[in-house]
Amino acid sequence: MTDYKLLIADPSYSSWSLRGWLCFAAFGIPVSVRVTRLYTDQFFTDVTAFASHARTVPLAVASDGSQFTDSLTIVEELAQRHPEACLLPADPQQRAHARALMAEMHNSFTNLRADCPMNTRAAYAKTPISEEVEKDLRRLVQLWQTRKGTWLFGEHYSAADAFFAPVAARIAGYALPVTKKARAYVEAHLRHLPFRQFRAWGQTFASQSFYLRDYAVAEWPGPAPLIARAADADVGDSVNKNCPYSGRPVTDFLEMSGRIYGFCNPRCRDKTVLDPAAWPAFMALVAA
Ligand SMILES: N[C@@H](CCC(=O)N[C@@H](CS)C(=O)NCC(=O)O)C(=O)O
Repeated sequence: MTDYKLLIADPSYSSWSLRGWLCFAAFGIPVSVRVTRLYTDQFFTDVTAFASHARTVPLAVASDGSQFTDSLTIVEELAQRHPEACLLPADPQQRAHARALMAEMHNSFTNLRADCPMNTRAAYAKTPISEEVEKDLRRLVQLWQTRKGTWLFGEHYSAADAFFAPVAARIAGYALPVTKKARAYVEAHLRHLPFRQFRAWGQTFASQSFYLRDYAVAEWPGPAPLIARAADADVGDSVNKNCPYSGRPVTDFLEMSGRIYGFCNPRCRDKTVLDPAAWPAFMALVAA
């Protein structure tokens, strides 16, 4: 079986990284993920060490030596190598439509992308928008208008949905005006477990003040997280002796509803504190 490695950057901010990551995580394709930082000297070193002909993230490398150095290539290669994962719709007309949507996302919406950079740590009550951003929003609404279910092609999440997850995060975070139907699509992204996992995990990395805006802040408009906190405890206090994610002995703890749960490292504990219900393996432990 092919193994994959994925290099991404700043998970709270790098929209292309979110797309690349979702192409694995939302389709159950195992991948080992590494994270680098944009706008640092380390970035170029990490990228070229990972894949010789790469320049940007996300980039994936397969154990057969193939390098997927662009998000569209990641989709196409994974769709071809893992047909059972259904990254693209099976119906030929829908598949062609999904490809067109991804291509348009890949090469358009530059004003929205520049004026409202993705930042899944912040939400604003109101954002001033230019006519060009309004035009981008109208086009997104038009593209999403034909959707027949929760997702663009019904109830099955496709790679085309993964491609729009970062703009959905922008519409939510910057409170951008869209139609009711488009808003429902944005909310489906905010509820989607892989998106919530990426958002919670992203917040365990360093923040970048560069992305903050001077607008009135609001609560993040996605589902409110269950209340949990990091706890100074030890294995004797913990409901579990082995980490729900790795199976290794627990060393770091959280408290939720008066019970202590353990994890094998601080980052896995912290991502769980940030949104406990986003993690099925943790919630299975809570329910047990
Ligand atoms: N065409 C690329 C675009 C990726 C891209 O622009 N990634 C940004 C991060 S969000 C990047 O690596 N920027 C660093 C740079 O341009 O030097 C793709 O779809 O994967």
